[in-house]
Amino acid sequence: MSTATLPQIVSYGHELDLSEDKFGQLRDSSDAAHDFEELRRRVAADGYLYMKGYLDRDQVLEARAALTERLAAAGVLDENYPAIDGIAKPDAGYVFKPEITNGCEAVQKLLYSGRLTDFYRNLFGEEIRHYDYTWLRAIGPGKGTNPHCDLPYMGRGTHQHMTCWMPYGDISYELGGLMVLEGSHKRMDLLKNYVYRDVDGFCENKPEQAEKAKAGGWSFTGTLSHNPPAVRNKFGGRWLTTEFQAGDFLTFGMFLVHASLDNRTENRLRISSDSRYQRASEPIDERWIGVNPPAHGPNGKRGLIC
Ligand SMILES: O=C(O)CCC(=O)C(=O)O
Ligand SMILES: [Fe+2]
Repeated sequence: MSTATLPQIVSYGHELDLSEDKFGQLRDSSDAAHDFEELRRRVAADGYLYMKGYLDRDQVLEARAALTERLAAAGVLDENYPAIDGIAKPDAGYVFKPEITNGCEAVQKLLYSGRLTDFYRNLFGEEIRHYDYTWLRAIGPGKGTNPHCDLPYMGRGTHQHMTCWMPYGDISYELGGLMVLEGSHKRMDLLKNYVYRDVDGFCENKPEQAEKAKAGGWSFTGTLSHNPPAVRNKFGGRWLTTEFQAGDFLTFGMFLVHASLDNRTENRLRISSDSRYQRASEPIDERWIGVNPPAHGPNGKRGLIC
């Protein structure tokens, strides 16, 4: 697609420069859907796979219906519209609702069985495990997510696991999907002092940090930057995104810098989840396992002398 036909694209309040060397489309890997050797080559080269239309659209929309019902029950939606439209109550803002995926059969089935887990089993080339925790995001009008890598949030086990970003519905540029920074996973020179820090680590011998941790707070938020264009200027490469459709997913490794576009609609929620998959034989990060995972709460903190 020529960037000349694109609307304004905004991330974390910053308009992106859409020139060809700074912005582009995600590479669609659905052409290699049955060639896992090729998909592995692409993960290594690109740091991500965008699998357009790989999942059953109706199944994804069924999961959307289950989620919007739960969002309605949680009082997040404007009751003047059908729940399935995902219209936010005025000033709903960003709603992070991992708990609504618990016991939500349509979502559990979509994310943790069938076509998607078969995909990861083939990609990793052996039996897999997934985190029990599902990051469910219903993002209201306003800012998206700032640039980061995932490792600081989930790096206590293997570092070879992958995120699956899943749109529950079609996501235009205006509604704001995920974007990844091309080639950033290869810039260890720029990442090495950032990416191995643990957001739940704290210095036990620094009272201020210890207090914060006890309350479940962070001394390091895991954010790489609040300025997507500036990150691009530093790392090089292009910000890559697309207009997602229900049935697509995007998967990437722990070292790829990513962020999301702002939701510039008047009142619609962008509904997506991120879930994680890894080889069953590798160590797993205990913060994300179990019926009630510790997550980033007080029990997830790890004190160090530093
Ligand atoms: O959906 C978003 O805004 C952020 C998602 C994300 O950071 C992830 O999938 O790892
Ligand atoms: Fe992320």
